[in-house]
Amino acid sequence: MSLWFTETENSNLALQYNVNKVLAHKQTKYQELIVVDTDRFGRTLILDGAVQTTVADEYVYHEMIAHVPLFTHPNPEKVLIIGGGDGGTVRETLKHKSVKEVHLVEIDPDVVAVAKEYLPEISCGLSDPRVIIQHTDGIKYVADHEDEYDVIIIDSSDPVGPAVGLFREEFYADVNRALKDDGILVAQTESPWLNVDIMMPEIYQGIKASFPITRMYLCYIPTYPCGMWSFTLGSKKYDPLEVDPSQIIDLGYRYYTPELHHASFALPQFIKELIGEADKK
Ligand code: AG3
Repeated sequence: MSLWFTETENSNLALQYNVNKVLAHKQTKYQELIVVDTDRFGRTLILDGAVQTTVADEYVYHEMIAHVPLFTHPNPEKVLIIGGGDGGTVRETLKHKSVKEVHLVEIDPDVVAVAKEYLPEISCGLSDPRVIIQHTDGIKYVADHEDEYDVIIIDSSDPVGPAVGLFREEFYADVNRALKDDGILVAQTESPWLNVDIMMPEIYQGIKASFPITRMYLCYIPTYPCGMWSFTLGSKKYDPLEVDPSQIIDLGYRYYTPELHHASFALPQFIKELIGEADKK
């Protein structure tokens, strides 16, 4: 018998994975949570029908969402991660010696519990003494903090269901206030190929409204729809393009490199047009 998981993007497109075994399947307070073991990508976390991370390719996303901002900031000590209950972003963040505290605000405790049980290679940093986990609403949490963090990473799911408020301009303004004077925000900002018409320009411009330096960068993740994935970095002071590549020390990467730190900011023309940066070099 063969069992397939299908991630349906819209009425025209779906992505299918051959499943060996269903390891967990439950309706949490916030979403439908599934962990399956797939043939090609190993154990896979799925929330509300969307693949969040797989053991085989998680390093691409987690390295890029963490190291680009953490090397842009000269001395990141206090880091806030919103979402990211699987722990992959925490694991990469902890590789930076300067980091003294990581606050993980994941609304759904079941995501953390399931990641600890079934995805140990991703969740391994969650029990580090530098990490404080809170299960509360990231929007409220950010609104209640001021001038506190060096780097804030928004490691959310797609802008539907519980994550929708994490893509709004008002939220980015609150993130700006929660950051110190020289703080940096990074958010995962979806595929430049899917649902782009309103969403991507809105998200990018929403970040730009609060941060003097706003730059989008890309990576390639086989298990996210269409492969090409974007992040947007908003910074009060430091420009990621001014990072000296020789300062990027080897913390053990499989995707990120000093060259890629800069190269990932080179955007194709259609994306520049999409986000309203077409006349920028
Ligand atoms: N967060 C981004 C997942 C987006 C995937 N979208 C989709 N499959 N349609 C990943 C969280 C990993 N820590």
